[in-house]
Parts: sequence; structure tokens; C-alpha cells
Amino acid sequence: MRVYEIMDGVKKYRFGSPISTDAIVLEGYEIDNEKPRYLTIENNKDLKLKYKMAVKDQVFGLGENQKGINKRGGVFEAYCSDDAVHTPDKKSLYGAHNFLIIHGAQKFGVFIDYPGRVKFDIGFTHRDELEIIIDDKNLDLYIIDGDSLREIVNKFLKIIGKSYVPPKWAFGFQQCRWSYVDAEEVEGVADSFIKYDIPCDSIYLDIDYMEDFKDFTVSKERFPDFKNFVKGIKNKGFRLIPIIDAGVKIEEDYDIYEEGIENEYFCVGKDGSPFVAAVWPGKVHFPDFLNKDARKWFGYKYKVLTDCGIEGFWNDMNEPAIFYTERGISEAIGFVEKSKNKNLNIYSFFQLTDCFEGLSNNDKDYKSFYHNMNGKLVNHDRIHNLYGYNMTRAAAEGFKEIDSNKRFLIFSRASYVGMHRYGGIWTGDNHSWWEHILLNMKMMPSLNMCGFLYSGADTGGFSGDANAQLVIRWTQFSLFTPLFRNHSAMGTRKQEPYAFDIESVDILRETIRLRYALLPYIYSEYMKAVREQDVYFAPLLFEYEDKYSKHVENQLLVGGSLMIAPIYEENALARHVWLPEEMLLWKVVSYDERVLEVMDRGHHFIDIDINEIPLFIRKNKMIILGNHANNVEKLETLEMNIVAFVDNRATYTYYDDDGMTYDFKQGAYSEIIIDIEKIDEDYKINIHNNGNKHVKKMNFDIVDMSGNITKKSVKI
Ligand code: MIG
Repeated sequence: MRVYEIMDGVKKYRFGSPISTDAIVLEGYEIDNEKPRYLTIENNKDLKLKYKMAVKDQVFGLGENQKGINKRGGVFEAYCSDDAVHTPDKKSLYGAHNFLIIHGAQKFGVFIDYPGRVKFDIGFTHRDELEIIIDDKNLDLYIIDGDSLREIVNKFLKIIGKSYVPPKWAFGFQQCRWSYVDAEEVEGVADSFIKYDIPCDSIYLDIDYMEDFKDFTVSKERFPDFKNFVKGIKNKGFRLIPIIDAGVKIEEDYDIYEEGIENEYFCVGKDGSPFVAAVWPGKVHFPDFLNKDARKWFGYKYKVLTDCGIEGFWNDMNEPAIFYTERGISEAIGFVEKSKNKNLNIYSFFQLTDCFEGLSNNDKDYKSFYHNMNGKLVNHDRIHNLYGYNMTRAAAEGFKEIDSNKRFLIFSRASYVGMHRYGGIWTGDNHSWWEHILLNMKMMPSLNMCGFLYSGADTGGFSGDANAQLVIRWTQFSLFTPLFRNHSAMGTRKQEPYAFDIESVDILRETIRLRYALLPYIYSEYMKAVREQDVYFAPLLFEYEDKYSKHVENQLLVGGSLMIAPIYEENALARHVWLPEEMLLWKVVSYDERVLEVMDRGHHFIDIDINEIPLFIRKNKMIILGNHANNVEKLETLEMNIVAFVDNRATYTYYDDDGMTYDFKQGAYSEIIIDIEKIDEDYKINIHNNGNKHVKKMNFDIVDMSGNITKKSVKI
């Protein structure tokens, strides 16, 4: 085994000769051979890493997965899966995020950099045993030391590199639905947002916009003059975001297909001919995103749509999802024929139904095709978790070619650690179930720990029918997620914010307006997380070490100043909240009405009416708000409002940049540092402006520990 010191407190142990995943950006240097600390290694048929957990040890991380923020008691499998029923027993979802943190008697992080299947048994089989099973002996194992959860996470975020930054408009509200079938219907969605005066920045085009589900085509019949249409919708204040699928339709004269064949850019079967699977368009080939030439080719194809004025995309079906293959179908049909006129018993009957249910995303298929990695053929199964990652990387690298300094919106369904440098993710096909609001809340901090900052769930739920109350409560949480998108499946009840009774529409309008008013805070905190390689969402124990904060999973810290405690249960009009210190509670009904109440440390049962969004401002912290507008570009920041909860002193950095380019990397950003100090019964406000040319005035509501409000205004 070769051992490397990557940075202070981070070591890499190399087993065999692993496939490079590009998850880690730091190389480090080789040091004397030593055994990995903490873990015992069993090297038999497969490789097992074991750790004996103390009774109170907690385990965090694992990104996009079921269960709690604390993963103890669960069993998980890293294998990007297209599974549209996210029940609590599911071991894998769309992402493979093999980073976990043991927090207890000993504290350390573990990252398994291996792109095939990895199993995590976190005290499921044996209550005190953590077991990681890898079906290959070529991998990099990273061990990260640190004194706290935050320190370990920060080190991990340093070694995987800085997060993707979307354009600022991608922090606005976004509307999607599978089945906006033509230009007229999309226009109708835009007009409804205008009519109901609800802010919205973008409208999505799901597979319906394509011609026969062919990537980089637009149906001429349903979107006759696409370029002008994109322009017209943009003039109304919305951007259109088309979907791109992984599979390329097999069809003579379809340029993407022809070029892929000619240049050998598709994945191949055992015999070397392009591998055939079926997805939306029927039979497809899969672009070999692990081949850098293929990646370059596919990435530049996005230009077909950017030339029409498109500025954002979502990459779907890139686990890759497979509906069926010829192999699967013929085996299934063979079984059907064998079953004809037979007296099927309990076993043979279910075998019959299983052979059809097992057609999709079948392991046999994943094992039967190959990638060309620098001239070497590699079986898909071994690199499965890199596929969606590299599709999104292809897009991101394509955008660099197309317009090198422009930020495009891009996010993916499948992912692996490291993909966060190229794009965001959404959490796939959830349901309109109350349980999925809570799952969404628990997933966000776990995703942040693995690097994925630009993420969010299908608000309101993808499958199934949502009622108004569910969409309201979910939106009241999602307004804090960087990717804030309402999405639903074809055939389900409409769930756009204007699709309900007028009282519900009024509540949703105010909820979305709060997002826009809070955008200065949300964007500042997001960008600080990117730059400082930190998280945006955190569980309470990132900041508070008391015995309750360690276990709270239904309240979250959002950036440095805020704590949230959303309602996620049907018909609930109150909930329990643990306050680890005094906080300032603002139940927002409308963001321009400030009703502020100081809450003591301790347990509270708080009324939260259907139209209320509770914000908890932490002690000696502040939040910054502007006003709403109907899209991000119309937000103006001449006058800003600060709500501060000050015991003795609070400082805040308000970050801003052009929101469109990467110039911020060269220092083209502004910061206003706001410092409020309590002196006797008054406050001294110090404002240090580093380059912000927009803000002219700041209005303060400063609340002290007894709840007295002092109002001040400062000219900038
Ligand atoms: O098999 O494009 O997760 O967001 O609406 C379903 C149709 C394919 C799955 C995505 C979903 C999208 C849907 N897609």
C-alpha cells in the first residue's frame, strides 16, 4: 500500500491501482507506509473496512440517501440508481457520495474513492459495528482527522475543490412540470405567473420539447420558431431550461447518432459494437462520457441550444437509466413462454412478474458494456457511479468552450463526489408525501457535507397528487434551498403556485416573495460557503454541542445567522423547537411586516399557522433583506434592511457580485461589512464598504435581549 499526506490531517491509502475518478483536487506527497488509523482491514474475497462504534457514536455524511442526518442504524449502497419510489428501505438513490464522518468517542472522516459498488453497514447488522464493503481491491481510502464535525467536513471540502457557482438568476423560483407540451402551454405558464403576480425566474422544458426524445433537437411542430420563442419568454421575464437525457436515439441521419458512430463515441458491448439499450426514444446508445473526446464532442452540442438563447439545462437519466435491453426482453419472453399453460405456484408466479419488473436498470446490463478510458476498455459496472458525473462535466466543459466567462445553470440527477465542481443536483423523483419534506430537510445538510451546495428537491413532490397544504409547507422549506424548483410528473394534479384556491395562492405568493427579499442573505451565504469551502445547511451540532442539539434533525442552520424549523406534518399548526441559546423569532407572514419576539433557551412548542414561516435569528447575528421583485434581475438593492439580534456585538459580511460571470474569481466582488456594537443603551454601527456601488442606505431593526427594538438608518 502507498500512503500520501494530502494536507494536514488528511491521508490517502492507495490499494492496488485504482481508476482515477477526479474526485480529489489535491495530490499531496508520499510518506512512509503506515496502516490506516481507526479502521481494521479484512482483505478476503472482497475488501472490508471495519470500525467498532462506541454506544454514543454518531455517523454523518453519505449525501443523497434515505434515513436521518445521523446515518447510524442504516445500511446503504453506493450505486447510482434510477428508482422512483423513495421509501425508507431504499439503499441507494441517484447519487454516490462515499464520505462519512464518525463523531463520538473518536472523530474522523472516511472517503472511499471507488466508483463501483460500495456497501455501508452502519450498525445495522451489528449495533456497534461499522462495516464498509468494496467489491474491488483497487481504490483510494482517505482518512480525515479533526476535532469537530465542522473541521472534518471543512477538510474534506478542501480536498474535493470548490463548488460550482450558478448564475444569480438560478437562485430565483423555478417552475417545472413534465407535460408542458408546446409553446402555447409554456407561454400560458409564464402568463399565469404574471397574472397572479408571483415571482419566477425560469420555466422548464421536460422531454416534451424534443423531436422524438432526441437530444439537441426541438420539435418544429410544437415549438415552431424556437429561437424567437425563447426570446419572447425572456422578454416576459423568464428563462427556459431544457432537459438533456443520457441516451442518444438510434436513427439514421440524426446527426448526433451519426457522429457518435463515426467517431466511436458510444459505449460498446463485449463484441466491440455500440451497446444498445432502450429509454425514452426506444433504442439508444450511451455516449461514453469517460472518454474525453466523447465528452468534448457531447459538451459542445449544448451549443445547438445556447445558440437559441438557452442559458441553463438539467441532465437527466444519467445513472444511466435503462428501461430494457434485448437481452432482458428475450429472457423475459422466454420465461413467459415456458410458463404458458403451467400451473404457476407462489414461486413461479412471482418469478414471472419479477422478470418484467427486473427489466429496468438491471445489473446484468450494467455489467455488459464498456468504456474507453484513455484507450483501455473498462467494464461499466466498475465505474458506474462516474457516468452522470461525467455527463455533467461534459456539459460544464462545453460551456467553457461556448462562452468561457458566462455562468450557465446546470444540474444533474446522478452524481459522484467531485461533480459538485461542475454542477448541482436535484434529488430526483420524490413523491407528494409529507415524509418527503422531512427527507428533503435531512438530505440537504448531508449533501452539503459531500460538497453539493447547489441542490434542492422537487418542491410539492414529483409523483402523486399534492394538496395545497403540502405545497405550501414544502415551499416554506424549499425557499431556503439554493435550487428552488416546483416540479411534478405528467398525469399528476397540477401544483404550480397558482393552481390552488385564492387563499393558498396568496400564501404561496408571500412565501416566494420572502425568498426574493432574502436573496441578498441566501446568495451571500451560498457564496461564502463556496469560497470558504464550508456548508450552507448544517445540523445544529455544527455550532452547538449541548445534548439536545446533537440529536435534532428537524431544525437546520441556514448560513451563519439563521435557524429554521419548518412544519412537515399534515394539519400541524404548531411544533416543538429546541433553542440552544436565546434567539429572535420572526414569524414571517409578509416580509415587510416585522413582528419580532425574543425566545429563551430551552424547549418550546410554537404555533405556526399555515401562512407563517418562522425564522430564528441567532444571538449576535443579523440577516439582510431587500425587497422582492418578479425576477432576480429586477431586484434592486438601493435600500437594504437588516434585522439583528444583539447582546453585545454582531458582525455580518454582505457579499455580492455581477451574478453572471466568473469575474468574482479574479476579485470582482463587493463586500459590505456591517458591525453593530452595543454601547450602554445605544448601538454603534460601523459599515465598511468594499466596492459595493448599489447600496445607498441601510435600515436597521436591532433587538436586544429584552426585546426592545431600536430602529436606525445609515447612509452608505
Ligand atoms: O423516466 O423526463 O427525474 O424529473 O420529469 C422519467 C421525464 C424521466 C425523470 C426525471 C423527472 C422528469 C422525467 N424523467
